[in-house]
Amino acid sequence: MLLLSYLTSTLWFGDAAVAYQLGFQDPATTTMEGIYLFNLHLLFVIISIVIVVGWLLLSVLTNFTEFDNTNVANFTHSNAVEIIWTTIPALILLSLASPSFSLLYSLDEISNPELTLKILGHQWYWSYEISDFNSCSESSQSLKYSSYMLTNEFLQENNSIGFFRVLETNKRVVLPTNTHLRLLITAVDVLHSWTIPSFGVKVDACPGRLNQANLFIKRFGVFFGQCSEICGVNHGFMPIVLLAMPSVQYHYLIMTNLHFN
Ligand SMILES: [Cu+2]
Repeated sequence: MLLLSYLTSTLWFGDAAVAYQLGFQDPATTTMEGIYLFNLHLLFVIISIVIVVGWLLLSVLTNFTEFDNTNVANFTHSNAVEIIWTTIPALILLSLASPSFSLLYSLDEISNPELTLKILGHQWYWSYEISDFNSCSESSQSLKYSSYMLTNEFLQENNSIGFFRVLETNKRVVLPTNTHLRLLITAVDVLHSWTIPSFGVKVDACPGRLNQANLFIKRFGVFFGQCSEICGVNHGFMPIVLLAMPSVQYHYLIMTNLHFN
């Protein structure tokens, strides 16, 4: 039974926040995998430093009491010790800086996107625009829609069991997996921030400025995020829900124009 629950639990990914969660949500992009591994690397270094410094402090407290040391040392300076205690921290910092910079630069890598999603932050909802579809260019219109949070009352009235409180929206963003995507993010009124933890994407939406991010989703699923820039009274009530589906199904969806209803 335990084995069965373990096996089934591994089939599910954590793509929404869980109560009292301490760790990350499950990565769905290479970016987030990089962030996840870098976090583990940092944790290892931090815990090692805490153990070494803690041991040093304890040994100073226990070994160097005035009762045990009747002969006071008369040196005030040691070149060797000073060289060691400046170079070792510098080397540790370098070992942190190197993967951090390579990760940072890899986040900005843009590789010829096939689809562009424009994201607009409003007080207090998100709206989306896609202009790349054939049906868009034929009708010279772009696909535009706004996505509002589903209220608690709505979820209760419609018996929406299994829906997440303050995380669900009336319309979801639909994107294909295994496709290079470009996100263009801006705001209409105040600062917002478009965030999906499983993607490792958190981009500020600034009025009068267009921010760009790349996205390559590795697995299908429903991903949840929230605005991450304090933007006013309803800041906590403008969630982001994104449905990632295999690109073949996505193509079918677009071809049949289901998306335009
Ligand atoms: Cu906000």
